[in-house]
Amino acid sequence: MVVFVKDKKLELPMHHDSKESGNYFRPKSRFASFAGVVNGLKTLNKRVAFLLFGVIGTLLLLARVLQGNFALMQYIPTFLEEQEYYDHDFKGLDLDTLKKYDEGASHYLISKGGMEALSAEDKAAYEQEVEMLLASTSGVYDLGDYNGASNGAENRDHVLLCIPLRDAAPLLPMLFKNVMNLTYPHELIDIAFLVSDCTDSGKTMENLIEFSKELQNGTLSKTLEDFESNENKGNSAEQLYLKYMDPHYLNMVQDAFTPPFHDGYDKPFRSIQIFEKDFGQQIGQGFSDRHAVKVQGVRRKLMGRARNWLTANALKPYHSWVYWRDVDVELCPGSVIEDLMSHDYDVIVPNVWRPLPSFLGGAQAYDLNSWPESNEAMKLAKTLDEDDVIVEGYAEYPTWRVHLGYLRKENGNPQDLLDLDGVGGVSILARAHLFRKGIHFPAFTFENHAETEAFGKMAKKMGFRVGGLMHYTLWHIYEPSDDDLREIAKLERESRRN
Ligand SMILES: Nc1nc2c(ncn2[C@@H]2O[C@H](COP(=O)(O)OP(=O)(O)O)[C@@H](O)[C@H]2O)c(=O)[nH]1
Ligand SMILES: *[C@@H]1O[C@H](CO)[C@@H](O)[C@H](O)[C@H]1NC(C)=O
Ligand SMILES: *[C@@H]1O[C@H](CO)[C@@H](O)[C@H](O)[C@H]1NC(C)=O
Ligand SMILES: [Mg+2]
Repeated sequence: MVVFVKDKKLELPMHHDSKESGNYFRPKSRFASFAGVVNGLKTLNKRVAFLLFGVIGTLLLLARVLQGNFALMQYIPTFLEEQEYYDHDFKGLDLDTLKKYDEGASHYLISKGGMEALSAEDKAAYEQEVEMLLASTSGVYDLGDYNGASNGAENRDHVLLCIPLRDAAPLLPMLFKNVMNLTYPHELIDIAFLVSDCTDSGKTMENLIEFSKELQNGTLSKTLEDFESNENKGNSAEQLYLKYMDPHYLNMVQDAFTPPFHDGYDKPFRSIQIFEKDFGQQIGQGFSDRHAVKVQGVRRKLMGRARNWLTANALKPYHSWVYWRDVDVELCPGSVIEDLMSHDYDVIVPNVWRPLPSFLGGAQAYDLNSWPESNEAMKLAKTLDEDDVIVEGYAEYPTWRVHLGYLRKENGNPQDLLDLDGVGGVSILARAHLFRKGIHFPAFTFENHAETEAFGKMAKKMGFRVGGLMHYTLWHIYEPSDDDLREIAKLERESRRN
């Protein structure tokens, strides 16, 4: 596979031979003709690459001589060699050998010497090839092989990255930058999006498809730059709240989105799949709409349903880990997947905070859904209907649970771990075999909880280790609530009067 390096960034050419394959990075299909296609591609690409090496070498020389300025010279071909990009499903296949069977197997029953009876040597080779041919359309997975190692990257563990989306178009550039920032080898990550119940006339879907293609082409960084410089024209009124945010936090954000990034930043992922399915979610996606206590039960159950559809469609036998990520994370260490894996837990979450305007204290725990169970909450549960959902962080439900969120110390050891029962959904790493065992995100009331909290409880109930990192922090975006906007407007009026 050929990629180009420009300004130290990888850029991949889109495949133009659409007749045959469409795209280099398309998930592999299991049909016999596939052998020929991929094989053809591989050799073609190598040839093209060597040719380009030659051409560019010559041009470089020429340029030296002429001191000219050739646009082409900025590109140096290089290869994406990681095997996982090509044939995880077809381990051990020699595609060259298989291709000849496109002419029919009986053809090869004749020995080299033209005899009908094969020599012992020819027969052994033939049998081996037929075996390989049959294996190309039937797969065997030993699911014992995909348990999820704590050193997943070295073990070449495949990760499924699941991202649910609703009316998320404005957040997609930030999301994609966070995704590219992941240092877990991109060729080991399959990304699966679920888009539901959008009310933005297809904007989320449209941008998602566009950015996904660009990401797989290695050209997304540049596209996002252009995209954002266009978007930023003239929405300064909306950004008014920035004046009231902690400058230290704003600097952190500035740094996080400024190069240099890690070496594999622009590398394509193993695959990206986008699923669309509406569930009839009625509750508005605005901050104040979706956080009213009354709507939590209904909203969370619908989210549970969405998550389950996503895992059920995207999880493949060779995935060892599943990482769930929300669209609205602003800051997250690039090594989050490796870091979470290293604790060797079956379900593990980081701490999730959000920045706030200075007049509200500068920052606060965002995710209150990660907690160990408390006696008070168990007593409370006994007084509730079987179908009632306890909503954490609301006065209506005094659970007296210790929240992972509130245990955070700014300079605490990022390795410190707390065993949990409920988990929040912003960023969950779980071993894939939990889903295979039927653990899911309840879309009904399970032990007076729903969705991710019930997921944590269910995992615990089936004997798995569930934990959270107290001082390892992801930052959720700040979305001004209706109250906050009123306060900001008031402060603005006052400052204008002075
Ligand atoms: N597919 C789907 N995704 C949703 C839905 N509601 C929210 N999301 C996505 O799920 C993630 C978490 O939702 P969000 O509203 O930010 O949750 P909150 O931060 O807990 O209030 C985000 O990535 C949303 O875009 C839904 O009904 N369907
Ligand atoms: C893919 O990348 C090449 C440069 O490597 C660029 O010329 C082309 O426009 C890109 N295609 C898409 C669809 O982004
Ligand atoms: C990208 O990863 C680096 C290294 O972990 C981190 O410092 C930075 O904040 C991350 N960027 C974003 C946007 O989260
Ligand atoms: Mg959110």
